[in-house]
Amino acid sequence: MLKGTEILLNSLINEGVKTIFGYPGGAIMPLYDTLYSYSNKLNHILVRHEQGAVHAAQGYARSTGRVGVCFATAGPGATNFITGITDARMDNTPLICITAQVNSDRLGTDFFQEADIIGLSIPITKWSYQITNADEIERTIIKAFYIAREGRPGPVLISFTRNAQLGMSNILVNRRTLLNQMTKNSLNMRNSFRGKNFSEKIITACNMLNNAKKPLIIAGQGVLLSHAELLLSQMSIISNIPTVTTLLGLSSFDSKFKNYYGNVGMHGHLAPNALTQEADVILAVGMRFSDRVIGKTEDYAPNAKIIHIEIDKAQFNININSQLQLLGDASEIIKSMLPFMKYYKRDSWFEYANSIKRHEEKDIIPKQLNGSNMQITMGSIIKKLSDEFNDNLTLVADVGQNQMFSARFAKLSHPLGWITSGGLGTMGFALPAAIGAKLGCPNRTIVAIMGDGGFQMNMQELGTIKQNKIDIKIVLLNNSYLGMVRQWQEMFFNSRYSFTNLVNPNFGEIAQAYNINYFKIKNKGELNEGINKMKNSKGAFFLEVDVEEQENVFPMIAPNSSVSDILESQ
Ligand SMILES: Cc1ncc(C[n+]2csc(CCOP(=O)(O)OP(=O)(O)O)c2C)c(N)n1
Ligand SMILES: [Mg+2]
Repeated sequence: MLKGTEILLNSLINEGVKTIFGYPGGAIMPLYDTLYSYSNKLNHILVRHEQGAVHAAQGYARSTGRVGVCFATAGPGATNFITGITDARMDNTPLICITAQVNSDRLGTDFFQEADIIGLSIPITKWSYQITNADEIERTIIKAFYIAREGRPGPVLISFTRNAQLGMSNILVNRRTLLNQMTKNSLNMRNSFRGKNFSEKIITACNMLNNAKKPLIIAGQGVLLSHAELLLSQMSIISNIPTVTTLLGLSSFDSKFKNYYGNVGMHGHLAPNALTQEADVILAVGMRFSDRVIGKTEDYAPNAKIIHIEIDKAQFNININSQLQLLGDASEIIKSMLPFMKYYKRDSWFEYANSIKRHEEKDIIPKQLNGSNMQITMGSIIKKLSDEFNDNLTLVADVGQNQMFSARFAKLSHPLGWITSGGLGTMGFALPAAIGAKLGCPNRTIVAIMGDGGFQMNMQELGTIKQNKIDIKIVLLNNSYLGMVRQWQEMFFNSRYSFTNLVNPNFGEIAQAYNINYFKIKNKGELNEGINKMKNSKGAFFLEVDVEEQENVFPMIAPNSSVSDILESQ
């Protein structure tokens, strides 16, 4: 006979869990009490806010390819998980979020710290389940991990009632049988969607690309999730097709390759967006045609037949209709396509792409690097970081202008180079996500880029950094504004800066309070000194950079405008 809390922790260990991010409280005390005896098997990181626990678990999951795990108590602990879980759902991050719950015989009585977390989490998880009996624990955890990882990954919430934590059970579950059964069901579903002629579809897709004069590959996060980076680069090189990435697909393709042209989307590069509008065939791999990518739906890729490789059949034909849908894992499908792909020169198509790239490099990039005065631009910092830290850099970007400039100026060639909150755009993501990424990849240089607004959304996690001696580099791009919102006010609301100016605290004193080394770059002359200090620092470092207050991110596809109408400047 084992206690429920022991069964739960043993089940986590059986799934390969090593690190848990969490925060205790009343209803979860039995689990934390058992955790006390598991300190040699499980590394628990005490965060400072439950939202931080979820984002840290996300950073961990995204930097390791494993399932992130986080704990919170009932009621407010559980509801503080909501934003992070939603973020993980949007950005396909496998998580097991375990929240405590009151005794099952008290459910529905408005018991102290009772919140209906199942009801709250159903729309934002792949699966939500309440364990009310110790007999259910092992089976539920096996299933939870399977669901979190399977197909399009995502978060699972387990509500763990107090009586199930304290209950006893000797039920043994045959993990292999359970997993085989679930895998069989998923494969049956996939195969029935694919139909009998799937191998013919693969050949049709290859013929479409081989016969195309102006083909384009758009790589999304699915490439990273299925570890298809190498296969994708083979596809691009063997068939000689220009390749671009989405915001979350960034780092799935080595930016040094000549076939790479940058990012599509609202603040993407010029060439990828122009190529989209000119292409005759698009191979979209593990991406979901988000509104930030497609702009005005009717005008998107007007000349292109679209081949969509996607693991989640629900993503087909939502925003954009594709001509051919290939359901499955990106690696598996690309691998089956490669033998049929042929090399074509396509000189004029590449020359078109290169001419636009040259135009951006000559007429837009230098301005964004040099700025208009002694103040530093966001682009110049990101470029410097990417030059200095090279392949070993993982940029964890927050949300706003800092994020868009990061995506524009980071030159990445390692698949672990980039983590950001894309679908939900959650300010405050970067600091805790960087903590998780560092624990997942201790040998990489983890740089958390954020704005003055976003930092203040989860700055309490400096406490987690201090307590656990986490060696991340924090780069705060301080423009004293909620910059991205200010930009939209300037462009679309007659410069009426309604509540976007920030009167900020002394960030240096905050860093000092947490014993974190700090340096402030006030102008261009101090850039090298600041970056060197950070590079040579042992342990966490906080680099504040006074950037131009009112710089805007361009190019920009204005909301609901055609991708063809991309604005190059104001
Ligand atoms: C939690 C949350 N609240 C509000 C927003 C809306 N929003 C998007 S960008 C932005 C401004 C971000 O300001 P800052 O963090 O200083 O970054 P900057 O754009 O100045 O680089 C805001 C408020 C959001 N994305 N997330
Ligand atoms: Mg700002």
